[in-house]
Amino acid sequence: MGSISSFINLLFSSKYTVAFTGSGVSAESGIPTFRGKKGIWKRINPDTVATREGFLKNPVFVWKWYLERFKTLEGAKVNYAHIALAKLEKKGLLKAVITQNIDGLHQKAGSKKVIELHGTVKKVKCLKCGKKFSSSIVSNTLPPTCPKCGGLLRPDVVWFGEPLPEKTLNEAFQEVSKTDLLIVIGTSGTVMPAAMIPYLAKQKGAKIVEVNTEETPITAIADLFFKEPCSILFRKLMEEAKI
Ligand code: BV8
Repeated sequence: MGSISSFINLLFSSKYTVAFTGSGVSAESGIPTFRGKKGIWKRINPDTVATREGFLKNPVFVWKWYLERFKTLEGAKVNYAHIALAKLEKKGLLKAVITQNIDGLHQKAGSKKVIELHGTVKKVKCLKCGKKFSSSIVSNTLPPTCPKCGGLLRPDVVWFGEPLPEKTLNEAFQEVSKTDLLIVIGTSGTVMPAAMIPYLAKQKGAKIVEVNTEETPITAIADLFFKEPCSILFRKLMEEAKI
C-alpha cells in the first residue's frame, strides 16, 4: 500500500503528470463498471452490443441498450475523484486525463484536457456519410437515421474489433511520451490498445501510481498502489496536500 505523503512528493516533484482512467473512476457516480461482480458484461455479451457486427444484426436492440446507458450516464453526478483531477489540472499539477470512459464526467467536473480513447456518449455518427451529430437528435424512432443522407446513425464510440481513432491514439501516446508520473485510476487494464498506456509510461521511466479497489496486472508495475475507492483516496490526498 502506498503512503499519501509519498504520493504528494511525487505529485509536487513531477514535471508532467497525466491521469489514465477507466470505468472505476465513475463507479462512485453510480455508473456500473464493465467487469467484476456486478459488471455490465456479466449481464450482456459485448459481442451483441459492443461490436459493429452486433449493431448491424440488430440496430434497434443495440440502440435501446445504449439509450438506457445514456440515461444513466446523463443523470450521473461527478464524484470527488473527477473533481480532484480537475482541481489538480487547474493548479498546474496535472496536464491531461486520458480516459477509456464515454460518460463525459471528467469534462463535467471541469477537466479541460481530456482524451476520450473510446469515444463519447455526447455524439452519434452516420454509418453512410460519417457526419457526426449531438446525441440529442436521437428520438424514440429507432434506429435513428442521418438528417443529411438518411443513413443509419450509431453511437460515436469505439466498439470491439474497431480501431481507435488514429488522431486520438496519437494524442494519448504523445502525452505518455511526456509524462514522468502516470496516475492510473479505476481500470482493470484488460482492453487493448488502451491498456498498453501504463506499460509504455513505465518503459520510458515514468513513475506509476495506481488507485483501484482491487489489484490488477498494472499493480505489478506500480510504484505506489492505493487499494481503495478513488474518491476517498483523492479526498485524503487533497486534504493532506492542502489543495
Ligand atoms: C482494437 C465501448 C484493432 C464504449 C469499449 C491486443 C491488441 C489490440 C487489440 C486486442 C488485443 N487483444 C484483444 C484485442 C481486442 C480488444 C480487446 O482488448 N479485448 C479485450 C477484452 C481482451 N480490443 C479492441 O477491440 C479495440 N480495438 O484493438 O482494434 C484493430 C486495428 C486495426 C483495424 C481493426 C481493428 C477496441 C477496444 C474498445 C472497446 N470499447 N467500450 C462503451 O460503450 O463504453 S471497451 C470497455 O472496456 C469500456 O470502454 C471500458 O472503459 C473499457 C476498459 O474497461 P475498464 O474501464 O478498465 O473497466 P473494467 O470494468 O474492466 O474495470 C473497472 C476497474 O475499476 C476494476 O479494476 C475495478 O476494480 C475498479 N474500480 C471499481 N470501483 C472503483 C474502482 N477503482 C477505484 N475506485 C472505485 N470506486
